[in-house]
Amino acid sequence: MSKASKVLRKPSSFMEIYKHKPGPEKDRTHYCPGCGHGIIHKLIAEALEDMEITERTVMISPVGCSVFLYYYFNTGNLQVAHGRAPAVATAASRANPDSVVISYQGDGDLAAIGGNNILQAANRGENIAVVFVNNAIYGMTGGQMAPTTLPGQKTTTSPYGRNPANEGYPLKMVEILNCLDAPTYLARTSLHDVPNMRKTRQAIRKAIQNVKDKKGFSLVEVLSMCPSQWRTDGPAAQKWILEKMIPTFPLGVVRDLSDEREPIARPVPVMEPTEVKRLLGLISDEEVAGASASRDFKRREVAPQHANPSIRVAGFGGQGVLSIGVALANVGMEYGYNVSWLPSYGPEMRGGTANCSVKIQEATVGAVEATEPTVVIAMNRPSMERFEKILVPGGLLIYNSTLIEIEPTRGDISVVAAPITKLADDLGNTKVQSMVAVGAYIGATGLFDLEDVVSMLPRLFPGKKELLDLNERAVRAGYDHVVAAARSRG
Ligand SMILES: Cc1ncc(C[n+]2csc(CCOP(=O)(O)OP(=O)(O)O)c2C)c(N)n1
Repeated sequence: MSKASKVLRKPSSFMEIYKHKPGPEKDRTHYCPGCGHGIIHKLIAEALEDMEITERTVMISPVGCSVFLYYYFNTGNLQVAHGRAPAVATAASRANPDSVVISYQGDGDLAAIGGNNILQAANRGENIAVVFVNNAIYGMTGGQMAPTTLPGQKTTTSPYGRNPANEGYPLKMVEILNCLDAPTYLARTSLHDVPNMRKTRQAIRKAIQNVKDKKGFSLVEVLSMCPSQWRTDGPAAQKWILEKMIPTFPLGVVRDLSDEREPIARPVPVMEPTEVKRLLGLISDEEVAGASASRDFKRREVAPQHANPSIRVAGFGGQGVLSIGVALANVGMEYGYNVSWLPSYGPEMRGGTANCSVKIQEATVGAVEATEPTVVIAMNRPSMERFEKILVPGGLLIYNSTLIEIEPTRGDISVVAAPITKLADDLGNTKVQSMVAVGAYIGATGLFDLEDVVSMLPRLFPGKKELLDLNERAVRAGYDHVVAAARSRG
């Protein structure tokens, strides 16, 4: 292709349209003009596309200006509390060692509130790539002093300039981490001109390649512009990096042990939930024996629209919404599917709203949130109003007709109405409405065998015999209702 006809396009690792971004401007990022974050995003996205690892990448969005990273990357995404990105990245990487986990952090996030987090993750040699965006200031919150603010630099909290006698010296994170034995790759680069952007590109690629090859902890510190909080413009910001930042933060690869390191092979511990409960003394040995009466869970033939479901369960806190998800995910796991369960709590536990996402699929689960569910189980009216909208066309809506007196509005989905709360009340205990919902789901989809699900109840909810019996009757009631209703419709 000649240079003139070269088509510039977004890498596929970026969302084509930033559909999760609120407001009308879904074709542009939220960053200020001249900000370095956009350039760094681009370098990461291009690397993911070229290495063909978008599908198994998990981006960790921090707190800071890049808090909305998940608007942009077409990868798995986790948004985390301030400074906790390395801890969450550790969990994501350990839980799925084949994932490529990238912790993206600002200097406030990584070097201040999360200073110990990064030290410990680096010291454990976690198999993660950290992209550390050092703009010498807290960008998002209005330009306060960061651990990397330069001596003499004016910020809103150092209006006379940072005074080392009072506020200490800038933290040089790459050099600090270089004291540790475990890290594989440590580099500092800059965005102050194009040749250095290219070096940044190489360094980011190296760090990501290391994670792909399971070579352990790799970190790239990128000196990056923040014209808004430095109260300047883009070109002046780049000049400031060159003249002021680089003398304090020298550029270069400080450590590269990529070729020497063997791929990490950590055992992935697998422990049955029942075993955990037994160790903690929450259930007796007899209950364990009852719980582990094992069956042979054989996968069932299901209609294509019910295979690999991405499920959103929602309702009031106290309706057992999270338990519905736990039950479905656990049963799915028993059939050998890859599953995930992600709870989302409302402001209060009881009386507030709660929802969870469940994925049950052949392929490894990347993103755990069911943002475009194929199934919605709505236990109350606000949940139906909120989640009916996001069902995929052709999706399945199961709703609790006892509490939801309105009809669904979509014409392009299938709908199963079941009086879930009433069926539970008829059994004498509203609480078992969650198990009625589980029964309704398997009745509507046929994904699981009813007897398989029933056999798992002691393991899922170990406890008193009466409660177990009640749960079993509840699952059967939900199932029978939905199956009978389908039959009577013909
Ligand atoms: C626990 C907690 N403490 C404080 C804050 C406020 N806060 C939000 S962003 C931020 C600093 C962000 O600076 P940095 O990590 O350098 O990222 P930038 O915004 O410059 O990209 C702070 C202190 C918060 N959100 N949560």
